[in-house]
Amino acid sequence: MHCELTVTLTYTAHKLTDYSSGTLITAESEAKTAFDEDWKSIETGTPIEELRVRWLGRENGIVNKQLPDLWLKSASKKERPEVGKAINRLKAYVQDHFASGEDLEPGAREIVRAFQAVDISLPGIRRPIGAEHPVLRASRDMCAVFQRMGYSIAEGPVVETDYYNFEALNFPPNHPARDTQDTLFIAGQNSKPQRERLLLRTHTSPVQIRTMEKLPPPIRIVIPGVVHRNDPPDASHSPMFHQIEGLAVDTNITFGDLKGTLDHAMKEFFGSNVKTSFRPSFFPFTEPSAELFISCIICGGSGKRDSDPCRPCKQTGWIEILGCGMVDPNVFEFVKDNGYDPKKVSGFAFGMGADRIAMLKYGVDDLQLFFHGDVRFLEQWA
Ligand code: 2U9
Repeated sequence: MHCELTVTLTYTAHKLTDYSSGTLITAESEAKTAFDEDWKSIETGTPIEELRVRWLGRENGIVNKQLPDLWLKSASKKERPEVGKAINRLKAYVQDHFASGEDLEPGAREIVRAFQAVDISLPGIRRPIGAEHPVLRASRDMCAVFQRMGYSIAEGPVVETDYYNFEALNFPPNHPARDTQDTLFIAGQNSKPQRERLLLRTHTSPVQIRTMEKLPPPIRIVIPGVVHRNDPPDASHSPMFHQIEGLAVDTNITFGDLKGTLDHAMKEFFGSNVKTSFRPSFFPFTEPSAELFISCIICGGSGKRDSDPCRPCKQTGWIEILGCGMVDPNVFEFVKDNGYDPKKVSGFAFGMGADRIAMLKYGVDDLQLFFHGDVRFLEQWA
């Protein structure tokens, strides 16, 4: 039968009658014996937390509060050191018992051990608060600019099929345009038809196709996400990097809408002084296509920093920031059945490197710094 004994803890600390060494020794040994009795009573059911509060509690514990108040406060300057030493000896004695579970039978020692595991009297472990990674912060800030213009965020898989990554984006099988995106393929896929073979997506564009399959027009979406290419790492390349792409499809979307939207986004993100310049380009999935340059945010477009040449813009005063264009009608053909008839709808799309915009905005000159995980670098954004 389980039987609980109630133990009365009797010792109370008293003022010392005098400060002779004899009185101090007696008082110390009385307190010690009292603690020994209290400690033994764990074996008969005294809760260990009750003992901790009684002896070590900060508010009114015997060794932490009562003895300093009763013994030390009225001691003379000369007597104090000896009294202090006696109290410290008692404190160490009590703490050692709590730390070791000494002098107790095995069952009670287990109780002490379990208590040590959750010693709520110890100060907590302060874990430093983490901070958002600068690349993700730049990505989120850029997406927020578009969200304020009514765009929604869309996401999709990192491991994609050849169909969504290439074919539906107007890269026909074996077309040389595929060579511009050196791809990392998943092994063991050769028994499948090419369009079903798996790879690491080289851009987030498959998400636009997947979204158009699900949602009929009109749509306005931005897609942040990680992409992979078989590029050796250097100060401006990484086999793993981050993109933000966008897509707007409706009736009568024009190149003017593209220009106005992206000009506004650049001013919002980099500052209202920034100017934009669109130059012709080529992408398989847009026609016409363009590259967007912004006036250099370092030198303000002058190409010079004081009398030195400006490096980020190579003295041109302009920095290439993204690619864009009107969605190629061939791409709409792949999602025609969901309302994207190229004769009825038009749209624009754009894509940019989130890592690159983070480098420009935060003045980081080596892309690799973002991926080394060195806390001394990353905590600058904390
Ligand atoms: C669909 C239709 C069109 C997305 C686009 C670019 C231009 C572009 C690169 C910039 C630097 C990728 O990060 S980067 O390497 N992207 O230049 N991306 S237009 O066009 C699309 C996407 C999906 C259905």
